[in-house]
Amino acid sequence: MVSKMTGERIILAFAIILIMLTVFPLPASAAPKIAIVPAKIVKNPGEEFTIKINVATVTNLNLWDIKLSYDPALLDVISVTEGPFLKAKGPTSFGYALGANYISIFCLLTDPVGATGTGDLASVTFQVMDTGQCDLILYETKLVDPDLVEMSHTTGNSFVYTEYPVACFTISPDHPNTGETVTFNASCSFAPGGGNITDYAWDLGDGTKLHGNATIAKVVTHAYTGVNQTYGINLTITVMPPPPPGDVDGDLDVDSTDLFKLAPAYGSKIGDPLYNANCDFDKDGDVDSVDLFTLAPNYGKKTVARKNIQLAWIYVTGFT
Ligand SMILES: [Ca+2]
Ligand SMILES: [Ca+2]
Repeated sequence: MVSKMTGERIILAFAIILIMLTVFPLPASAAPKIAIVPAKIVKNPGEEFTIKINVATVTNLNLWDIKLSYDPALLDVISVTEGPFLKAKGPTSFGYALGANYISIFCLLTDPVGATGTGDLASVTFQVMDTGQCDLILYETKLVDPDLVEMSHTTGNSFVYTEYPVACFTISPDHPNTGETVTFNASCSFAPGGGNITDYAWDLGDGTKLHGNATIAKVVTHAYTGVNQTYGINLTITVMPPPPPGDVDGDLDVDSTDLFKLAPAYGSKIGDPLYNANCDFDKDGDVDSVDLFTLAPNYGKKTVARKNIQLAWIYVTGFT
C-alpha cells in the first residue's frame, strides 16, 4: 500500500514535470531548409569552384525544384550534377536548364517514396570570368512529398567575390576642348567583399601621373594642351584585403610574433594585467582556447595587396 507521504511525493513530482514541460516545451522539429554551401566563396578570375545545394531536416522528400540566380558577367556555369540525397532512396529523374542569369534544376524519385534527413541535392561548378562580386540566390524553391504536398521551408543563399578589386572610372566631358578641365572620377571602383582601396594611380596619357589614397586621388582633374589628339588613360587601383584572423600585431600576417604575443595573455580576462584586447579575437572579454584556435588555422597566412587596371581613351578637340 502506498503511504500518504509517498503519494504526495509522486503527485509533487508529476506537478514539477508538468511545470517544466510548460516552461520548457520540447523543441519543435526544425523546418526543412535548402541552402547553398558554402555561404561565402572567395575566388579569382579563371578559377573554378563548386557549390552544393543542400537540404536539411526534410521528411519524406519525393521531388524538389529550384532556381538559382547568379551574375553571368562574373560567373559561367561549367557543370550541374545530381547529389546523392534522392538517389540513395531509388531511381530518379534529374534535369536542369540554363536561363539568362539563372539555373533551373529539378529532381524526383520515380517511385512514390520519399527521402528523410539531410543531404546534398545537387552540385554546381562555376568559373569566375571577371573581377567583382555577386549573390547566389535560391528562389521558386519547392520540396514535395509523395502525395504531391508542398512542404514549407526556408532557404540560405551564398555570396561570391574576387580578391582583386574592380577598377572603374568616368571621364567628364569625354570630348573636351583644348585647355578645358576634365574630371576623372574613380568612384565606381570597389573592393569586392569589403577590402579597402589603398591607392589610385593615374597615368593621364600626356606624361601626367597622379596617385594617392581616396581623399587625394579618387577624383582628379586635368587640362590637355594638345589639339585633335587622342590620349590613353590608365587607372591602377590597389586593394589591401582585411588581415587574416589572428594577426595580433596588425602587420598583415599571422606568424610567431603574433603567437608570442598571445602566449602571455592566454588565460587572462579583461582587467587582468596580462589581458591583451588584440588577442581576444571573439571580443568576449577573455583570451582562451577559442582565441588560440582562431589564430592557429591562419598561422603562416599573409595579406597581400591586389591590383587591377582600367584603360580608356580620350579625344581632345581644338575648337575655339
Ligand atoms: Ca602579425
Ligand atoms: Ca576571447
